[in-house]
Amino acid sequence: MSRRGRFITLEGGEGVGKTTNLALVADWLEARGLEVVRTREPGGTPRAEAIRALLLDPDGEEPLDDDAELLLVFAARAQHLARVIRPALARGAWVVSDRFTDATFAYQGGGRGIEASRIAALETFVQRGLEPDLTLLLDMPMGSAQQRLEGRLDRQGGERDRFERERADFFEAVRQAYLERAAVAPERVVVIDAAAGLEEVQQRLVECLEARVAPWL
Ligand code: T5A
Repeated sequence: MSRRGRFITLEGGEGVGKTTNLALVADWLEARGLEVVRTREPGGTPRAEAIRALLLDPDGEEPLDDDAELLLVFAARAQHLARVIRPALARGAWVVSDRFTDATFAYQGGGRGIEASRIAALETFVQRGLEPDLTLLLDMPMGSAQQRLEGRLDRQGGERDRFERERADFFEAVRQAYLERAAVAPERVVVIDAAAGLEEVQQRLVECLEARVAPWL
């Protein structure tokens, strides 16, 4: 019987490089002969992507209630877990996800101010004990991340989504909540300084994969 696969998440604020670096992590695993599922949250299945669209759609005449936002995040996660993450892990594949529940503690907890105990209750209900084996938290000061985001918007066009329109204090609270999550779970969460150039950040990620993941293979 094949062993259960492993679950790795990339986390961090807006524009810190999660999507760019997910490719590096997944390529590193594939180069070692593993089946890798690349996915993201909110989203990862057609229905969960539809919920993502609701979450990111800028507020018009009807602002999204904070509790409704929290429940939508977990509804998308339940679908993603049922359709993608659990089946992949069960067949021995590795799952690499651009964000997971640490983002909920950071954005809905730190950013919106929802009590951690309410988020933890939903986490228990939806995940039933399933947690990432490793989380790579890309951390950088908010101002620099905003500059990267601006650069990407200038190059690729597009509008700021509902979260990207938040104020600086929201993003600072998100960053602090992420760092607090990392501080209480150092065996799971590795903080990577993401402020350096891409080559240096990727060097740090590879060192981390060699130290933390290679022993599992
Ligand atoms: N959300 C999500 C919640 O509120 N609760 C939840 O539970 C979950 C799961 C999702 C939104 O949903 C919210 C949080 C989010 O607001 P998203 O698309 O996952 O949105 O999040 P974003 O952070 O908006 O994703 P981005 O694609 O904008 O940012 P990334 O992935 O962090 O950054 P990336 O890789 O696209 O890089 C941004 C730019 O910087 C460059 C890249 O080339 C790119 O142009 N770059 C670098 N430049 C210089 N040096 C480096 N080291 C660089 N690394 C990347």
